[in-house]
Amino acid sequence: MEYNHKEIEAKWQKIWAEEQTFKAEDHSKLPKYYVLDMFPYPSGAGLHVGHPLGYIASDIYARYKRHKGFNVLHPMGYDSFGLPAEQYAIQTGQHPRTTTEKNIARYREQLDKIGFSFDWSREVRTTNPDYYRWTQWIFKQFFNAWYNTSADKAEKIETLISHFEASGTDGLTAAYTEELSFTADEWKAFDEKKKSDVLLNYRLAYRSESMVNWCPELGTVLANDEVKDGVSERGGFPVVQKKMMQWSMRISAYAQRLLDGLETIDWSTALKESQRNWIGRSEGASLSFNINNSALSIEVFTTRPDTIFGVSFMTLAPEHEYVDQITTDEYKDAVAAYKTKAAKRSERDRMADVKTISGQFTGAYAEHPFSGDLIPIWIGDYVLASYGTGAVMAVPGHDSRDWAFAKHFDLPIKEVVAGGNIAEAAHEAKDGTIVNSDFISGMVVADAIKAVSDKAKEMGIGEAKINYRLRDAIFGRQRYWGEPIPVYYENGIPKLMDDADLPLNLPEVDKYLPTEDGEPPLARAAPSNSPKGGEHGSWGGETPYETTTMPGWAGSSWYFLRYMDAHNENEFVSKEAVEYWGNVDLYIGGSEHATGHLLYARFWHKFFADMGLVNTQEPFQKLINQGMITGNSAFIYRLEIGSKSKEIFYSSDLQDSSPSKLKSLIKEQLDLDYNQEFFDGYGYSRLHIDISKLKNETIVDTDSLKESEAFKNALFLKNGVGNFVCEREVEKMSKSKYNVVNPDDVIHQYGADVLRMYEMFLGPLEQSKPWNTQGLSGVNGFFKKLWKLYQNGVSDEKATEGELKTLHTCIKKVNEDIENFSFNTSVSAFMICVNELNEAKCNKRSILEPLAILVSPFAPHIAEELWSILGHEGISREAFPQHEEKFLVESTKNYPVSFNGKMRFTMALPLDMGKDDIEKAVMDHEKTAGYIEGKNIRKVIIVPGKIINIVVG
Ligand code: ANZ
Repeated sequence: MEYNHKEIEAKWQKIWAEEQTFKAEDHSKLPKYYVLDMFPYPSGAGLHVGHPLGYIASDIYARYKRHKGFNVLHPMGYDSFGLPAEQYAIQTGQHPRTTTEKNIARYREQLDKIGFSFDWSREVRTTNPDYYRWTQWIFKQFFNAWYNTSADKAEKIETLISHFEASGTDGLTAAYTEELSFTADEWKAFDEKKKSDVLLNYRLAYRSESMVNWCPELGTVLANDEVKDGVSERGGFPVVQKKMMQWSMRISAYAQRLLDGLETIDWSTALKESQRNWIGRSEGASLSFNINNSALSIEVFTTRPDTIFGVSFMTLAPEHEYVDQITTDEYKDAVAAYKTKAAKRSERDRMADVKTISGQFTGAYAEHPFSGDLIPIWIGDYVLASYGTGAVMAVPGHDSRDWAFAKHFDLPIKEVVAGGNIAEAAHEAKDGTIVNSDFISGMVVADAIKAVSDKAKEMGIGEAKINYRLRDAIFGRQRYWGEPIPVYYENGIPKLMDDADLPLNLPEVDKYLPTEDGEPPLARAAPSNSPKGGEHGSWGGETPYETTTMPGWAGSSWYFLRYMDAHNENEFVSKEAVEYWGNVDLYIGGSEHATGHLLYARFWHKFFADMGLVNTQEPFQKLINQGMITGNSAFIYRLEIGSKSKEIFYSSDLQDSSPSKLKSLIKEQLDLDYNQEFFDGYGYSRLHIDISKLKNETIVDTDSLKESEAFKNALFLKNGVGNFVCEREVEKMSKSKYNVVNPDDVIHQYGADVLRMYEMFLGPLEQSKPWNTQGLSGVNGFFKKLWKLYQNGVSDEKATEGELKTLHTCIKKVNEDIENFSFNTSVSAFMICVNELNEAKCNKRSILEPLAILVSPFAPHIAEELWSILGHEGISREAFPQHEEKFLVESTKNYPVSFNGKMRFTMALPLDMGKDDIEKAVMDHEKTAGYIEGKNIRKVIIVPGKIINIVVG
């Protein structure tokens, strides 16, 4: 019988769905194992072959763990709030929910065809009110909490209020936006609004006025990780800095714990490193400098307090709050002009561009805290407002940015650490001796750092300090398609909605755009839309709801907890479920989430732990980033010859032709005359074409290309042999690059098992690798051979030593490989095994049964079918085969027997047979007589386990 993948795969998928084969048990005596995939955003384009790579790997592992006797939780869902559906809604008027649901249906269909062992009964969608109700509830917990830095954990806001009532800010150890100071009596005297403002200064979800990344084109603020090189990650629109009132989450309070936690989890070094860099811990000191003739002082953060005597100027960020106050009249205009100029550049630009040096003197001076020298105060855009204190003590001798600034503006450069040549460049190394530095001269750097920090502390002008680059996360988005924030305002004071009134449903709006006054889209909701009758807020009116929505990362920061208890209507997740499932044992997903999702989810999880809601500190114990499957794009060239040109494309191998050659080819092939014009404006552009329009690797099917709208008027200039050739190039697989391979097509032709095996065969899981359709037929051939093994009746005869060795070699390899996530090498092991068994014409049950189980995590459909051919039912929980060492070592050796160095025949002898016995056995062999007849035996060379050679003459 032929292997009919269509029938067999559909059959098993149906059975799995009907029998809920992969449903995880909530109460089980079995050990638990939680395998999670990063849930997808269901985009309109559907899945391409790159998307399932990680899902296949995690599915293999999940299935393997079931075979190993674990109660496996392997769920799937959709991260379905997001910009694309909203932008589509703006263009078409179609409700984002409609688009989203359509896309989800398509995703589900595609996922089902690949035969994943998901427990769909636990599906979550972040856009479901049943789900976002709990995201809103979580927001409330953050709002009702503050961070106690001496306990090093979050606490309920009530304990903060008690502290204020008892002692004001005295003895308070808290994470805050701004340092505040008041007494208990003052606190008690504050009115409601003032109290609310004060508490917002400490809450973990808070509203404040701060600088944001504002993207005018998208009409929303963006988080730092959503901005790449000064433009929005989605859409590539410019992003500018703007001061706005908005909701944030105090992730900065967790900076150190987020760093420490990395030591306890099994993630790649690269991934941990990118989180470390993002958190950006720096050790140093804060020092304050009095401003001459002013009551103000400027605080700086420096990593090098040891260089304090090398300070020759100070630089403030142009946005620093003191700039206007300290600037002298003489410099007012110049400073104002410089500030305007600097505001046009994003922080990213300012950080990335170290070559452009600009700045402006303010006319003001600071006083050196130790020497009393006057130090000119400048502003410069290399100093970032949001880092440290937004001010630096500039030490041009030992900091390269300060050095470049000093050179540019001709400011003094002093040497205070020996060992460099400061005339040439800043000497930044920390290994010299301190010089020209009063009480620290002669010290090594480390000692000087401590001495200066201690002295500053003694003088009350500073102290040792640790600074983190990690900023609080902006939480409010001026968008429609997100979770409403469960807050309403009473006299401008933000208040939380009652739990009983959640979810606060997304209201209907007439358009998905900001209002004419620039308010977010939710401000369009009619008051009648108020879900709870307006008692606790309404859309518009006296007590209006918050109109910004939550960011994309809110729903994805806790979804893995919901899977543990997906239908709980009373809690976001029950204690019981959390106790049984703990955290995610294995998480697989893309590396693009290194500093976004993975940091936010860790932050939320630590907060949940502080609140006693979960019993682990880290959400994802082991994490693997799957590499990207790249596509093989096709490009063709278009001639650009001025406005009168036709749409002429030329075969890529004509790229080096001279204009006159092209001109004559155009005349010859297209019967068009281009004269002077052609030479005047000659150029070309390179365009993607759809890879489905190719006849083979490089030859384009121009007729089929012409059928598409973009090429309907195209004229094609062919090469010498009448072909039109394109160029191929490996790029990210993406719809916009027309290089997408759809898994549906592969499944249609070869089946899901072939797709799964092939994706694993492409190369190491974590590496990026190009898709190559040609390789599919090889894997397909493997399946044919595997199938064939089971088609000749099954025999209960004892397996031979050779067959056992083949099988157990494979078992050993596959077990090791799965444990090491080296799935590509397992595929090779299967191929070798199946080839050897086919050669041996093996049809022994004792071989074929374990083989079917071994294959089943990779190719579950065929495995189930083979299992039923063997007369069994349901393979997914069969014990996974374990190799036995004894079958790996052969007990006999097939010796080649040579005469005068020429191999004449072979004979099988026990491996442990000694030299003398071997010699005797060879001499007794019937064939030996023929070779030694009438000759003298001069020498018998025997190396046990290797050689038998008889020298005759
Ligand atoms: C004096 C000094 C002397 C510095 C020296 C360095 C070398 P990291 O490691 O990134 O934390 N700095 C402080 N705040 C800044 C801001 N808002 N924008 C730009 N630069 C800022 O670096 C901290 C160092 O970067 C600080 O130490 C400060 O320069 C500068 F030989 O102070 B240093």
